[in-house]
Amino acid sequence: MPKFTDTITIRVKAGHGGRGSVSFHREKFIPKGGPDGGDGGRGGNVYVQADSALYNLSHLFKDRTYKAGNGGPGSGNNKHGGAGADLVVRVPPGTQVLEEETGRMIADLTADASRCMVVEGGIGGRGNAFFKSPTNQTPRFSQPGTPGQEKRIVLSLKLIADIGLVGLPNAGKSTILSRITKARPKIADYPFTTLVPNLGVVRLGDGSAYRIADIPGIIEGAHRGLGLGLSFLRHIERVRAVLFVLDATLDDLDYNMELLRSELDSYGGGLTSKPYYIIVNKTDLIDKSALAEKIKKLHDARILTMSALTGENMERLPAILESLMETGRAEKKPHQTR
Ligand SMILES: Nc1nc2c(ncn2[C@@H]2O[C@H](COP(=O)(O)OP(=O)(O)OP(=O)(O)O)[C@@H](O)[C@H]2O)c(=O)[nH]1
Ligand SMILES: [Mg+2]
Repeated sequence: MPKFTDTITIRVKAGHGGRGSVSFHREKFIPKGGPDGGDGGRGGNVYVQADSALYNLSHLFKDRTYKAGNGGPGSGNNKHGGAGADLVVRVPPGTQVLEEETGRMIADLTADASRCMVVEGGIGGRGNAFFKSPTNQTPRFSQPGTPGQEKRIVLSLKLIADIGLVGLPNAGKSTILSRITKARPKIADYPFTTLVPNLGVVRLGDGSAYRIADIPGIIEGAHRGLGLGLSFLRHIERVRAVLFVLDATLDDLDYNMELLRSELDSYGGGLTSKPYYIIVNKTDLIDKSALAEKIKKLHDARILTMSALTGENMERLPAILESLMETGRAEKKPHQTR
């Protein structure tokens, strides 16, 4: 089973409706009772529901078919068949549900516990009691239930996070995430330590909480598939703000910044027009004057120099996150139309 799955196709099948019953009332001393065959029950529906306890779609990897229960048959004495059990496929918030055949989006389940019905159960057949009429007092037939719908659906996850960490491999993104949240991503001194996105929650003093996504490092040419490519950028498409992370020990911070921006641009999705801040990390490894020179070349006022290792300047991060969130919120307000 893969550790992190963000796209998967599954088959969903609703239950069929139960058959209606053909039955006649029988009782001692009542030799010719009327028809009393009950209706079949409805088939179960299949739903897809967001569950914040989940973080990706890998739990759906083993079973690719999800089937709801069939409706029970009707029976004598006008007893209706039981309804088939509904089935709920759980997915992390941020999962889009698409119909495979048409590509149509059925739902975008962003909120926890939001759900959509993907296939509807069949209708139960009528029992013979239903067909009794002045011209036919003893109908000897009933209806079968209708079949449940069936289709293939594509589940496509785009994580829900407020802030995305973007940087070259080894810049210290995962280290930063581990310092400010309870997330414990793998950290190591080689590139591409992070192979799948990590999520952490930052709790600020005022009681608010933000979700931060740490994604694999980006290298020059990522848009052409180099390194781990750009496909995981889908997980920061929905963030309100981007935190760029640069390694202070590298030459040409300005070039690296440009590189990151141009890769984000080739991905599209408006990632470079989101509010941002630049963290120049690992300042413990470089002397102050060299650092000042490098920073000057960035020509940007939105820079925090810090060390995730020693914690230097890290106390300024919460306020930066908060202001980023505020700008993100303001910019997200719908524009008024004239
Ligand atoms: N000296 C120093 N080392 C740091 C600092 N921050 C991170 N490191 C080290 O840099 C290396 C890379 O850190 P990671 O957090 O794994 O970097 P990353 O950006 O997540 O890397 P990828 O997942 O490969 O993209 C690790 O050995 C960290 O211990 C820092 O401020 N100072
Ligand atoms: Mg990492």
